[in-house]
Amino acid sequence: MDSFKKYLIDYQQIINEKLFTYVREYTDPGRLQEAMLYSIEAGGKRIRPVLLLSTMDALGAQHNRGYSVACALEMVHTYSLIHDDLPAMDDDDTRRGQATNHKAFDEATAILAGDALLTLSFQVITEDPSLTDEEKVYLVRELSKASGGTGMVAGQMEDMLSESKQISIDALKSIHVNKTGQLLSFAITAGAYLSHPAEKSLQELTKMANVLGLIFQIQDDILDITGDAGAIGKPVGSDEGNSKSTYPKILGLQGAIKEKEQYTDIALQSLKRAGVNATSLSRLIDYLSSRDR
Ligand code: GRG
Repeated sequence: MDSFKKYLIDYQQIINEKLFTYVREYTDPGRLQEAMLYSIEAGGKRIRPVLLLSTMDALGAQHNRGYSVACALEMVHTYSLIHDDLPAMDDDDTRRGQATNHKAFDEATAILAGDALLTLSFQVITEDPSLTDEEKVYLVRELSKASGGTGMVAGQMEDMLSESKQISIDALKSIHVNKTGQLLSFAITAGAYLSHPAEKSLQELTKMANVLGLIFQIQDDILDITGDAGAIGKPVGSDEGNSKSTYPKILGLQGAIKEKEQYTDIALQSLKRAGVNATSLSRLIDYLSSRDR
């Protein structure tokens, strides 16, 4: 097996084991816990936690001090997917290869499972004995900012308000930076914060972090057009019927590919300038840019 693939699988396994334990141990048994585990155990690429742990590796830190915050990040991401799939939002029937949470349970349970995952994310950081109080406050504050009304939730609102409207490329960029970019960016900045990098490395890693969401989202838009072998529940070959603006709709498919490649170059150049052990992070950036699901 390719060494990067093995690296990814090993890290996904570490994250999964810890995530499942957190949900089982910190939540009362019953329907709510079942609904949380249903979405958490459904898989997912675990890109955000792996990015966080890889940033710590790149900076030579012991990555076990990143486990709680890596799991917290995945909890916030999973909550956002559960809520995004609800009839009031995207109204999707499948997610991560199975029925969406509200289809498998019911809408009220899905809302509560999302709420409980969001709040559990803050609890697991604050209960981690390997973190100092100062680190806990910093991480909870930054995760809140990246997730809430200045981050992912703000991006989701902007996205909903832009539906069926013609928007500029700058407006689309702002949606993606908030909706998808801020959590990906948090993965890098949280991993760096716990690793105490040199100022120059931090600056370059931050620049890299700021374009990851755009790379990720443009590739998502491209996959909606070109089809992806791994997706379940996505119409292959077109994004017809979807009233949301996308990069290919505004720039054309070739224009979107070019834009994604430019951001990928920016990320890889910044990583190079950061002067860190960049092997795994650069493979992760390539993976984000060329993933097929
Ligand atoms: C409802 C509060 C709230 C926020 C929703 C991120 C988001 C905001 C909605 C997700 C909608 C969506 C499908 C966006 C496209 C980009 C994206 C985040 C895809 C899913 O992330 P992956 O590919 O998923 O990392 P897995 O399942 O691998 O974890």
